[in-house]
Amino acid sequence: MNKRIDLIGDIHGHADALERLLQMLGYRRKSGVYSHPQARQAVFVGDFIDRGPRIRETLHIVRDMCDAGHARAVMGNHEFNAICFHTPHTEKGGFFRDHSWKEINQHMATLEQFRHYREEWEGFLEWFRTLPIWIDDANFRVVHACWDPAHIATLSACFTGMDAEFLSRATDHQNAPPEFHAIEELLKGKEEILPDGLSFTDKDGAIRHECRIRWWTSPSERETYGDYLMECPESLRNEGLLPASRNGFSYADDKPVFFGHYWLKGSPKAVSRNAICLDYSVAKGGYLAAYSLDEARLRWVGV
Ligand SMILES: [Mn+2]
Repeated sequence: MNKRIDLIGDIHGHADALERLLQMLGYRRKSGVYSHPQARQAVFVGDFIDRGPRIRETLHIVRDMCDAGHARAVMGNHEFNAICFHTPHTEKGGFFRDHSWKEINQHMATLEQFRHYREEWEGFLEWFRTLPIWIDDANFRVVHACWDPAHIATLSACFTGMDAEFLSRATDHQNAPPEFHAIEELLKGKEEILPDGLSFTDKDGAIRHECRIRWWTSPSERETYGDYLMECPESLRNEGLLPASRNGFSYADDKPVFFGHYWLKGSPKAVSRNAICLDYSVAKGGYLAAYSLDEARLRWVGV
């Protein structure tokens, strides 16, 4: 039972911050691979690629650590999207992820930085396919965006790998089979439709009618819409009480769950007693954060 674990947030190509954080945690580079003199193990919550300036270096550091047994990693939505973007859809033609402006733009930094390293990229794509979607350890859990036991049960029963058959079901938003909902919510989080036709503009400038929920808070803490919704429109924030019918899913287990994905701002802190988000927006001028499990301690570095 190894509790000497350092959980590390979304890197998004910021290899400089990653190296500084690893060094702060006591990891040292030996023969090109980071390891810890006291045999600590790093656990990465996914989203290694896209947006940042040193995506190739990030992938080499993380993968080399994993291959040598000094780290483990789960898949982020950006890795899942990359698999889909680059895998031809054998039934429909095209790819499992559209190649329209929005999808290309989100993946642009990776495409550019690997432009002259095609084979290397293919190797990383193969590695992405082997990443687990979650880790359920004796002392902790890890998932990229949201731990929902029902979705984990669904995938435990049917998932055999990121093959064409699975990708076809997991990306089928029209028929929305259980695999689609499971991947959507485990890797991208849970959302609710805003009341009264309200909308907000997301970080990529898109107008959205669905809002991510703070699934890590307990239902009793959710008094207003602002307590419950991540990007709550100002007009709704303090308006009356959150209706009971809207007070949905909450993570209630004692085993701590670590996740990323939410682009939190400010100094990293535990968002609840049993759920810790490690994404503090390193790709938007924020911090790369780590939580040392045995010390119950958060540390972080800026870009
Ligand atoms: Mn993410």
